[in-house]
Amino acid sequence: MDVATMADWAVSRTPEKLAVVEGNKRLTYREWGERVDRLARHLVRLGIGRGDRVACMLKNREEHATTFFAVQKLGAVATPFNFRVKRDGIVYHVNDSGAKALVFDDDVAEEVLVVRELMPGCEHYICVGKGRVEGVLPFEELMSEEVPPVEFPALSGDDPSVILYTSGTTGTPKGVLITHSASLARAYGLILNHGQRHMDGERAIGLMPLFHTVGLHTVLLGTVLLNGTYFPVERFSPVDVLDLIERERITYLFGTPTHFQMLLAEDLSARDLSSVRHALYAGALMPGRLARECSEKLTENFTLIYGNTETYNSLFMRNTHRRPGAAVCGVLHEARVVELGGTHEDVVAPGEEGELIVNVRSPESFREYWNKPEQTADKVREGWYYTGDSCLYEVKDGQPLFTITGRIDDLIISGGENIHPAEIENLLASHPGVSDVAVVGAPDLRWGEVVKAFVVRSDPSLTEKQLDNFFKESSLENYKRPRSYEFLSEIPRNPSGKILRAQLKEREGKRDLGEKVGS
Ligand code: 01A
Ligand code: AMP
Ligand code: MG
Repeated sequence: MDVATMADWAVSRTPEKLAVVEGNKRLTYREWGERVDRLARHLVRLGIGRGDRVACMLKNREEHATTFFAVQKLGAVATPFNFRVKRDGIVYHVNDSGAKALVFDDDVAEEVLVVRELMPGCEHYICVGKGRVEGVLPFEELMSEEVPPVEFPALSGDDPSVILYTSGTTGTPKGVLITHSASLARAYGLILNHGQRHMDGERAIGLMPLFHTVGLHTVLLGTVLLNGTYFPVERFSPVDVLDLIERERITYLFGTPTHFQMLLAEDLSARDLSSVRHALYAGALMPGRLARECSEKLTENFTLIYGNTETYNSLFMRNTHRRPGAAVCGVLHEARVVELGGTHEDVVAPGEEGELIVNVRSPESFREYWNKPEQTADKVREGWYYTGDSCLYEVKDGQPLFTITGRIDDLIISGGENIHPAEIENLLASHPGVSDVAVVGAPDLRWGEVVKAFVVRSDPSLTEKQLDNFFKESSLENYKRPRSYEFLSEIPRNPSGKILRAQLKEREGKRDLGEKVGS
């Protein structure tokens, strides 16, 4: 089975049911299936074929969903990437994936076109939206042209479906290659853990970005699989989301702790949110207080989902507010907690913490990092994927329980996005007024963590404002920007020169705004 056939069959099951709703655009499965088919034929006419990569720099919108399924249909590999990247990031993702085409939103058209010369392998540029630019194909004009029927290839589950980018310890994003069968297993595996039903009239709000696995595999593919309706949200505004929930009687809400934090900060007293029967979170630790509040104000049926781009839904817990943070192993998974630096056999005793590792024989698992065999070998050892997450292992009434407690590496997770300190440090260290720098994640109520920079100045007149402007003008994305700076006379380092990040984090922890998980 492949993703395109799954979608075709969904169309044939409920042709007149709504598939995608975005503002006034309300497409039935039949209408939407026709758009997918038409775009796929156009892409074939442009010379895109099986195995070619099609990059997408798109927000959550109907065109993104349509492009994804069209690319699946012709056997090409969808390569969506973060729409918040700047010019260097565009060039990196397009060249690293070797994309033959790039589909992008008109608000980034200028950025894309400036760096076009640096992406010689990318032959086609397709722009969604109003912008009309020389040498660029406007998405809707393309869709309004007639195109003859073509024969699409018969795909197997082993064909690559999508490459998703994730940045880990190096800061350089790695492409995670996921096959068609793994894409499908991700959709139904999570549904089995969480407990949705087929043909239950699901109306799912698409808050989670389509360039990440949860937004793509669970919220979009899972909704199509269940013949539900997908409501893509281009820009997250809590008030607009609450309006949409009420207006469209949304039944399914998947967000990061940041989304829930922002939604619950609104006045909900006059809101009717009774249509929401499933709420789920993933991407970052959630304070117990917030989990309890979600279950009180949104729905009792509030589920913790833990996973990663590489292996997907390893842990989950329904009614998570009853025992915040604790989770059981996902249905298509085997998970272990092992000693730091140990092998898959060095399992910790109940009551101890270690690193969570996951068996990659899961049908949800990735195949490899795209063109990065050493990095694959580094993260997958003897059939186990090393998550980099620290985890408490317990056994209660004979039931193994896993509680994620943080990272074992220096990765910062802000609003569910990964940020590596080295990337920020390298940039700030290149400022002529900076002689040394260290970056950590500081606790933050809204974002979970935000970037905090400790700086030793060589120029004593250097200000926070100047550093902030320096960052804004750099090639790094704004969400990675330090939200605060502190000037020190020295960065604490061990004798071999390694930054003592724990010491800096501890300073920040004393100012902790949130509560520890589980409390
Ligand atoms: O100063 P300004 O104006 O530049 O500030 C802007 C943005 O830079 C800033 N911002 C952020 C972040 C962030 N993550 N951290 C820190 N700052 N995002 C944005 O906020 C200002 C307003 O910018 P915006 O573009 O209007 O921001 P929003 O649209 O409000 O974005 C906030 C969101 C929370 C919606 C956004 O960050 C987001 O979509 N996060 C979701 C990330 C996500 O989907 N994570 C899950 C990834 S899949 C991997 C995983 O964890 C997993 C889990 C389970 C995998 C598998 C499984 Cl089974
Ligand atoms: P990514 O690296 O983008 O694939 O994101 C996966 C990482 O997000 C995991 O390794 C965790 O660090 C974090 N994460 C995902 N879900 C959760 C969760 N429910 N609780 C805590 N951390 C999570
Ligand atoms: Mg993440």
